[in-house]
Amino acid sequence: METAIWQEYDGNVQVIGIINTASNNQLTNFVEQNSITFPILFDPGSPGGVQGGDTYDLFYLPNDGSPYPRDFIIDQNGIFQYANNEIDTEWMLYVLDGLLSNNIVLGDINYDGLINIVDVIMIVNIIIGELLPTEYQSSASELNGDGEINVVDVIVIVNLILGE
Ligand SMILES: [Ca+2]
Ligand SMILES: [Ca+2]
Repeated sequence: METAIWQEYDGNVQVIGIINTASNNQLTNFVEQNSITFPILFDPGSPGGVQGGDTYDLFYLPNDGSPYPRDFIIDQNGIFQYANNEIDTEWMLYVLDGLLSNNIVLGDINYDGLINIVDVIMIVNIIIGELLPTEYQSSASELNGDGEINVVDVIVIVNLILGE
């Protein structure tokens, strides 16, 4: 996080750490051991242990473990583009590069670097109104350039997957 993102993107990406321990020693040790220079904020609602806090509660997903540690990427419009409770720097860099270059990969609706069945399901969900697409998802779903997202785009994406 420090070297691969904060230092590498040098002001183009804001990195913020959120921590829910009230122990200054623990925080100082962590910052020193990892040579962290990006800001670290304290989760204000935390009772001081390693559980709870306003942010913690907001991003707690039942049956998905603790929200700490978890990495999020929020785009220029304030929309979450990435959430992961495992560190995957390669994937984070891919998402960040895409956001910074406004790079639209036609057919890669969930922007994971692959065009596959997951993208087909997403585009079908957009068509039937189950998924309200983000700006990126709309652009990536409009494969044949006729201004509409419909079954024709599903056929195009399936053909892409089949390599036809
Ligand atoms: Ca995809
Ligand atoms: Ca279309």
